[in-house]
Amino acid sequence: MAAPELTVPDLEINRRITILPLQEYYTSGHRTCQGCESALVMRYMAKVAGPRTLVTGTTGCMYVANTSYNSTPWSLPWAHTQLGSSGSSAIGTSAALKALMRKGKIPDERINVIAFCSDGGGGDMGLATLSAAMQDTRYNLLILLYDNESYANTDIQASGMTPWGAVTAFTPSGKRQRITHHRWKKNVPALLMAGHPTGRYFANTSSGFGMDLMEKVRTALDMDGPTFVQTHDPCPKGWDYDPRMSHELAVMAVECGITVLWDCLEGELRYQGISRQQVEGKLRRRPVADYLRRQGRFAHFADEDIDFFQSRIDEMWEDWILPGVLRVNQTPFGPGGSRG
Ligand SMILES: Cc1ncc(C[n+]2csc(CCOP(=O)(O)OP(=O)(O)O)c2C)c(N)n1
Ligand code: SF4
Ligand SMILES: [Mg+2]
Repeated sequence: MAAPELTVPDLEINRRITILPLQEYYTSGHRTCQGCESALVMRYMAKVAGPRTLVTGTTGCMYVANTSYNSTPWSLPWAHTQLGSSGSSAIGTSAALKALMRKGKIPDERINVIAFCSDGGGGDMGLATLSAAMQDTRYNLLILLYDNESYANTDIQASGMTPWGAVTAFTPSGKRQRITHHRWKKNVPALLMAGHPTGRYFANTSSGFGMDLMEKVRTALDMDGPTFVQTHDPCPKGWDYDPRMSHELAVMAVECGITVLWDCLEGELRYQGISRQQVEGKLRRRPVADYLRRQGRFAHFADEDIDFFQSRIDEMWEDWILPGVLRVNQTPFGPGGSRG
């Protein structure tokens, strides 16, 4: 029997997404926790990428919980890749496609290459490979980093992107020391953007803002060259809250200014939605206590810890040259955030 013909989603969604295709390419068959926002991110990502897409994913929840024996939610070609190798797998996959097309072994057509990773595999262990991928303009690729703020799959160890003070398996709160996680969260999209003027597109988004997320994935896939999108994803198991709060927490993180909706398209920095209103002074940021007090990982916080957290977020908004994005006075793009 002939294989059913694949339908290509309406590429009109390229510019602004107004009509979304009904087809899903990440469906049932996974075993992520109830309320897992990273699974939702995979669904959004696959939906706007469409069927002409190859996906690779590093070890982590979105590998392990998605590939139980004999079942998978992916209806796109998908391959697991080693924990720190997101960037290299994206380069290799894109290079292989290019070679096959050049040799005439497959039709010369647009095929999306997406490599996903999380904060542990991408933001810590695989940072060098992300850097390599952002430097190489020969290949079209998207790295999507789903930030659930811990090494979740191996039972919630602290990563370089775990928020200050959070309880994890590596950073418990004890009688002698209330706070044992002293590192401030690493800003990976800004780090990559600042150091890689060769990158065509960088974006930060959130699982709570599906349209923003899908638009950013689509924008990235429409570019030639390397692109990077990061998502902020509440994880009920690691953050210790009732799964029905997932969406609310994702939105609240943006309302409090803890994570910021921004992108940088060929050197032009832009803010979106709530974050844009906050940057323009039209909307006040919500107190971070509202967000912190809803999560078990911050339940040990004293008032002074909340005040410290708030002061660091205020600093990021009030003192940084690009609010919530970059703190340095000199960016590779010159004053005001645009390439001089
Ligand atoms: C080189 C290597 N070291 C350690 C592991 C064990 N390991 C598997 S998944 C994982 C956690 C990955 O964390 P992250 O990248 O944040 O993904 P998440 O589990 O949060 O989805 C670890 C440490 C591994 N698979 N490979
Ligand atoms: S531990 Fe967190 S990221 Fe992993 S499947 Fe559960 S909710 Fe999702
Ligand atoms: Mg993680």
